[in-house]
Parts: sequence; structure tokens; C-alpha cells
Amino acid sequence: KQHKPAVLWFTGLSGSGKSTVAGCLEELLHQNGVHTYLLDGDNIRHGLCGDLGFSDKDRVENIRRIGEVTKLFVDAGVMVLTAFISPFRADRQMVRQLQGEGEFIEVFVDAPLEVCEERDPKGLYKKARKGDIPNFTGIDSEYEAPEEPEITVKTAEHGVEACAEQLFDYLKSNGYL
Ligand code: GGZ
Repeated sequence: KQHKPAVLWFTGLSGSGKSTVAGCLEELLHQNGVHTYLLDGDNIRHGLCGDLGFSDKDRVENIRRIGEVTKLFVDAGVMVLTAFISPFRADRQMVRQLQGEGEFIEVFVDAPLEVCEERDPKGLYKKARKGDIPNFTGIDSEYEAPEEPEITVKTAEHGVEACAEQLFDYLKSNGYL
């Protein structure tokens, strides 16, 4: 049985768990024979977007390029997962418009700033608080939470696997799988 290709567009603060939940969901999808591709900082910000930093302007361009690449993958029939902060509503809206009807699933990875800062897996919040990383999202750069995401996962309240299962169930009940 074929799946209906789409993008699961994860958005949330640094340390909210976007990549972790996306990675876990990817495993579930693989077990069910779904061809996926995960776009994240590791394979995008070092290559295609290696010339971009974290000014508002660069973030806009980062998301624009990722949106275009996403479209190509979805057109090729792949279930795409993207894990970028994508802090600005207008940019996420622009990516949504670029994809076909029903092909953009906005996933709000909702965790309070306090929790993300407490996790601080890479020590970046600590550096940002000291002023060593300017324009850090949640500290001195805006994060605009989604107003009408297709789905919200609360990683401070539920474990990674429960969040991934919530997304898997969403895909099933909405005809993507
Ligand atoms: C936010 C930053 C910054 C600044 C470096 N602000 O937790 P991480 O490390 O692995 O994820 C963050 C990542 C954010 O890149 P994105 O491409 O997702 O951002 S955006 O969608 O806004 O374009 C963080 C690291 O890069 N990082 N400097 N100033 N995150």
C-alpha cells in the first residue's frame, strides 16, 4: 500500500526535541515500509545553507531554501521530516503555500523555554545568556509559536516515543499511511 507523501514540518525552540522526535518517528515509519528523508541542521546548514548565519535575513533564506528542497522530495514521493527552529510565522506560511494541498503538516514541538534552557544539550543557552551567541532564539531573537499547527507534541509532558506515536497515529487517521 502506497503512502501519501507530505512534509512533517517540525518547529520549536532549540532543545525542544524536534530532531529527536523526528528521528524516532522516522524509525516507526521505516518499520512500516515508508520511504522518508530527514532534513536537519546536520545535512542542510553545513552544505546547501553553509553560507547562512542566524540574522533574521539569513533565517528567512534558510527556511526558503529548505522549503524548496522539501517540495522536490515530496514531488519525488518521499515522506519528508524537517527539524528547524523556523521561528517566523510568515516563513512557515510561505513554505505551506509552496506545497500542494494537504502536503504540509505543521508540527509544533511545544516545550517551555525554561525546560529547553534546563536541558541545554549543547550548552548554547548558557553561552547565549553570557552574550557569546547573539540573536539566540528565545533569548534575544523572537520565536513565533504556531497559531494553528496541524498537531502539537508536548515534549516536557510526554516522552519521545509517545510523541512519535502521536504523530504516527495522526498520519494514519488522516490518510497519509
Ligand atoms: C538559534 C542557533 C543559533 C542562534 C546556533 N539561534 O539546538 P541546536 O543548535 O542543534 O539547534 C539550533 C540550530 C538552529 O538552526 P536552524 O536552522 O534550525 O534555525 S532557523 O530555523 O532559525 O534558521 C542551535 C544552533 O543552530 N544555533 N546559533 N543564534 N539556534
